[in-house]
Amino acid sequence: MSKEEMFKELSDAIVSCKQDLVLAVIEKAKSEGIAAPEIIEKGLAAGMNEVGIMFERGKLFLPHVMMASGAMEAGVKMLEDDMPTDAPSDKLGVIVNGTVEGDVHDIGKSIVSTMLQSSGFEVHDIGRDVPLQDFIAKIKETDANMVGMSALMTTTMPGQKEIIEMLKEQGLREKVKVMVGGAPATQAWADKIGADCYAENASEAVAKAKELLV
Ligand code: B12
Repeated sequence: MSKEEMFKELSDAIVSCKQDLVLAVIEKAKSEGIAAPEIIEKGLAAGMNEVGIMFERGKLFLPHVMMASGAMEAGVKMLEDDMPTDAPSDKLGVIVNGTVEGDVHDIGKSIVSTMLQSSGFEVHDIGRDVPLQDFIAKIKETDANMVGMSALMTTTMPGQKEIIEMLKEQGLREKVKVMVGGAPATQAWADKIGADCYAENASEAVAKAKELLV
């Protein structure tokens, strides 16, 4: 089976919520030497994106999305220990990452955290539906030099802007780089709210964090 066929099988298994099949295909992909980040992005996330499109078109409903999310999470968990450990001995920077208040979507945010961590950043993942002031508190506590904010809904995106305002009020904006992400975010949105960068996916997040912090 080619790499592409394997990614397609994995993506289809997510769409049909077949968790056992997801885990079996991951095992197969690992034994073929395919790297964990590639399995996540081209197999699992591709399937979840497909689920998103079908949900938007009314072709499937929320319980289906929840089951597919469960299969996706189990797959990511299985790959956590296989993330590359090419991290340098000195940490590249300290990043607080979370999903903003009112928003429970955390699959993509968690992938971003895992990839940043395995690339050598010290990551404090503060979870989902995080009160905005908790971002600021964690930044202070960890002396972070970057904050990552995920928002998957147009209704919760303004939280990203508010956190930037809070950073300014606390005199922290100069010290803390701001990275935004999540399906509705764009470069134009990042520019509009004064973030330092936007990343479309986890590998881009790693590249942009390195650009800004290293
Ligand atoms: C899975 C899912 C759920 C799951 C979430 C499970 C979980 N633990 O996360 C469940 C079923 C719980 C759920 C619930 C709801 N959902 Co929902 N959900 C989705 C769905 C289908 C997929 C999201 C996903 O996981 N994608 C896969 C991951 C890998 O991709 P990703 O999240 O985009 O992340 C990547 C990038 O965006 C980026 N990234 C992500 N975060 C960050 C952070 C940083 C710092 C950076 C740099 C990059 C980055 O990198 C990631 C990896 O490549 C989307 C559809 C979509 N098109 O996104 C709807 C969607 C986001 N949901 C939606 C809605 C409306 C809801 C509900 C309100 C449904 C309801 N009617 O009850 C609730 C929300 C409740 C709440 N208060 O939050 C809407 C939002 C619409 C809007 N207003 O904008 C969407 C767009 C679907 C739709 N068209 O209706 N949902």
